Amino acid sequence: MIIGENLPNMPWQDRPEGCKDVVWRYSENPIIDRHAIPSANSVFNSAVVAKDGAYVGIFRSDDRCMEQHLFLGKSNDAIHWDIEPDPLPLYNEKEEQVGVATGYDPRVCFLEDRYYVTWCTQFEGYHGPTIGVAYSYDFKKFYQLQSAFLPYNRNGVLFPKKINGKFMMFSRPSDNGHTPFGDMFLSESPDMEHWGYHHHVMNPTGWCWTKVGAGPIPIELDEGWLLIFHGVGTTCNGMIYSIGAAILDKDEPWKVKYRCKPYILHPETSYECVGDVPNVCFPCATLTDAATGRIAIYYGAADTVVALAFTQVDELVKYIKDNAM
Ligand code: BMA
Repeated sequence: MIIGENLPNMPWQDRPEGCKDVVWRYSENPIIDRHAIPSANSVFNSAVVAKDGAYVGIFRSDDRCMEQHLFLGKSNDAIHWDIEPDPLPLYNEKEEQVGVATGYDPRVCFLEDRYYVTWCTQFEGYHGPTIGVAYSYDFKKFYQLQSAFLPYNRNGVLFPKKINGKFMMFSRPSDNGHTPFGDMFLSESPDMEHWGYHHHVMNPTGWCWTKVGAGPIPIELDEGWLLIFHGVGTTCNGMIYSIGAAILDKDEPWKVKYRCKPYILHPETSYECVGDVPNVCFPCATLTDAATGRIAIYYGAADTVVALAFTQVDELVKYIKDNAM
């Protein structure tokens, strides 16, 4: 059972007739075109959340100079999006604008009284990738905090509530390029600025033998945390990014209770296999409806467009358990 709000108007399609997969794609994929922003070369790996009966999102777009920025978007149905043409401005807590959100792979997490955005930024502008953190109460003004970790690090993903009185964030220490390794770690913080008590969560193995990192914000269940993640295997033709799932312990979420041995979604369609980076499904967000157990997964496809897939919590939990490593 999902512990969370009801979203009766979230996107949903029943599993297509004849489909036996635990996760199925939206029939109108991709939902966001690569040119959805005037300056865009591509719009992909992006995060959405529900707010006041509608939806807001933070979108990754690489422009035609191949610079990476984050953009604010709004939607009434979480499928059709109006995305701002200019990158998201960031402020410090003295209300001074400190720049625009530069970087990639945002996640958005509602936690206590505000929305946090975490993304992959450049440490002090040029020392390599690390986790940027900003918050907003209203999606009008975003206040940037200190970067969470030393470089090189990527895929900072928050838990939607404090656990044992601490903020919790996943990360995946990396290198400065297309990292050929990577384990998932979890760190604790009393104040969202000082991070420590690092725990190892998952190693790359099986279908994701190269690297593994957190995906969307974990979903709270009565029996633990449902974690949807990305994992990568390397072939003679390059890396393949697929989507996996696991259930983590509720109070000590660095402990993996069940890790699903097969992937739950793998690049197969033309928009996942053809684009700027072929063979990528990279999940950054979910929407859930606690009443029905519906889950919509937002993922970047081929580093080019945004796509949507669906699953149902009881079926996914059963699949993870039946196929646990
Ligand atoms: C990762 C990140 C992601 C991207 C993926 C595949 O290292 O850069 O944004 O989707 O590579 O290119």
